[in-house]
Amino acid sequence: MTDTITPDHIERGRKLFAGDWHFIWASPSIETLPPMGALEVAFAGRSNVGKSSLINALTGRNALARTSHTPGRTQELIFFDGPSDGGLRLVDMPGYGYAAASKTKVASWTTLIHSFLQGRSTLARVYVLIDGRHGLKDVDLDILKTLDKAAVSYQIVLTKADQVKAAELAARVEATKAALLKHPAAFPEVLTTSSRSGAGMPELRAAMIRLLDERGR
Ligand SMILES: Nc1nc2c(ncn2[C@@H]2O[C@H](COP(=O)(O)OP(=O)(O)OP(=O)(O)O)[C@@H](O)[C@H]2O)c(=O)[nH]1
Ligand SMILES: [Mg+2]
Repeated sequence: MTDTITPDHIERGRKLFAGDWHFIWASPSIETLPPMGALEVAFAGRSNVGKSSLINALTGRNALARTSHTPGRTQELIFFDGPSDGGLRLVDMPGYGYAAASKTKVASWTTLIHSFLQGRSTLARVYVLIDGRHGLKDVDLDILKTLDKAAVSYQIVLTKADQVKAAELAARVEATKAALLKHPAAFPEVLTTSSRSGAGMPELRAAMIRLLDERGR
């Protein structure tokens, strides 16, 4: 798998994400998903890692996805469609590993996350967000395992890069890459982003354009 991002990918990514992105559907359960349409890209990760903030930063919209200082903000699968000729849909997911939630809630979110990630044929890629200050944790490995088993391609994104010194972030990227060698469905490259500064957004948008190209959309 190559990871070549060209200036053309960057420019087309900029255009796609400058278009009209809008909420289309919220699903509290696997039985109530929207009809399949455009290729889907989902954002998964621990509670509070910055999934919803990343969707806002990508689309340049402050409040498209709801964010919060307190973990457990996103409790459903939330679908956003882009411009009609763009062929891409974004899926914001509830976070996992949120210790303060009730056991019943944790169980139902876990089921929802895992069943969506395993059984959606239009799901083209999952971005698994990892806090750039902390790196991969045990709770993340369950998700990676599910994705490996289901052969859903995924890429790791280290978030909150603005909170980490450059050298430390570079070391974390290398450590994460090394850990990914054991995971067959993982993209070998690791992205770093900051929703606060916008760092990494052009590259992440471009990666999605490359994905659309690969899938012939
Ligand atoms: N410094 C910094 N803070 C961030 C960044 N991205 C998100 N945050 C903060 O992290 C907190 C959680 O952000 P959310 O986007 O709501 O996180 P989430 O992963 O969607 O959380 P859940 O929906 O609860 O799973 C908020 O206080 C954000 O402002 C970032 O790039 N840099
Ligand atoms: Mg959220």
